[in-house]
Amino acid sequence: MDHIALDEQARAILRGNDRGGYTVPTAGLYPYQWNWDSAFAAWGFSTFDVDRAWTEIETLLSGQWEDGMVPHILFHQDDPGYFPGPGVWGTGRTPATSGISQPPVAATLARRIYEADPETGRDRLRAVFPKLLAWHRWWRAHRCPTGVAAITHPWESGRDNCPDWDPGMKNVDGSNVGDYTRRDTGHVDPSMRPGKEDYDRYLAILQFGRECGWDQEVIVRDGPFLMADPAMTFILLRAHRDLAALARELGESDAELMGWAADLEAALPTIWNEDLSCYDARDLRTGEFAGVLGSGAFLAWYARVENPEMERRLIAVWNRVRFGIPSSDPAAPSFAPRRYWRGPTWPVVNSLIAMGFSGMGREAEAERLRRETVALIEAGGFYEYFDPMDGTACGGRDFSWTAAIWLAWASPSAGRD
Ligand code: 9WN
Repeated sequence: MDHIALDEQARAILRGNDRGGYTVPTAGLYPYQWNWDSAFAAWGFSTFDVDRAWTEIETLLSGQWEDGMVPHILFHQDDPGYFPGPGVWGTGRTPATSGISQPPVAATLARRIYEADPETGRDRLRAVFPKLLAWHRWWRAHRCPTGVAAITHPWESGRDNCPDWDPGMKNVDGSNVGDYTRRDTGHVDPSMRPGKEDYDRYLAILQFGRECGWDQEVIVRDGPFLMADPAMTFILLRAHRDLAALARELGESDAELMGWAADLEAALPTIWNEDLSCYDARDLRTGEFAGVLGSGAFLAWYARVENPEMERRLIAVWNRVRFGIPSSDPAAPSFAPRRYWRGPTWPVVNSLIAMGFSGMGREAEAERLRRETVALIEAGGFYEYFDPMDGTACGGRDFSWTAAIWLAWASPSAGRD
């Protein structure tokens, strides 16, 4: 199929997954509004319907809590096809939401959407700016206990079962969570999903949050899981700077945001694993490093962090696969090329990594990553993720964020900068 036909198909996927003001990641498997998925969907919509793009962000922010958190799922309409649903989270909100957050790519993508069409975006930006700022303040207050960004649940990272979380997960007791029925394994091949032991532990962490009434202070202080995440740190660092740029555009002060960005950057040495020579996830309860190089570390350039060791590691890891950046190092024993975040390549993550390369003048790497992502989508379709070794399409089909990054970045017709 030529790229014009693929552009049309991508637009049809976004329109088809539109539930009226918000987009589901894919029909069936993910029937609600997810946080970072929606930011990407907005970026995709912005290539053909800017008004709809801003609406996506506004709807996402309609789920914001009083403390500033923007939850990782907004359950606009109950759907028995997903577990754990609103009743399991028990946050007691309207709209019903989960009790954790997800990577804050919204400010960065809102900046892209705004800069492509400032005239349409100015009033919309002015209205969402204070909400984005409140969310960023929440990250600073509730998710940066040691300086870098941390997650309280693997789902918060958006990279659910990557080996990065193994040290923290092994200390979570999942033996008392009671009976439950998963729905994900009814939609896609179970061998491509997280395992039962993972789900038991995901639920144990969730139940802790629910039992303390989602008190974020208690969760960070006493919860069963707390790990520093390089990806979240780089994403937040860039997001603070992008939101600062938007603040300047609106004539607001950028000082607070730039201060938070500087503090994050200053704390980066705490997630540098000397033995592995790379940024690495770290269990904040025990100090233990994950000891495995994940795709999150390759977001360093996205945050304008240059490091010769990371460069060396990037080339080695990338050359071990045929397509895209793998979510985890193929040389590690934990690598599994089709099991969700334990090895596959994700077009959506590739788009962020490439944005980092471009921003640092590394056009050759940005172009290689784009071409490899195009090859996957052309051959396999708009799937959730792909086997980085043989290019097999995996997970959910007609996926919103794959369609979105196609339109905004990968397609030969996309306006890149
Ligand atoms: C849990 C929607 C989401 C993505 C995540 C991805 C997956 C959910 C799940 O799907 O997570 O949040 O049930 O597996 O890991 O990144 O936002 O596409």
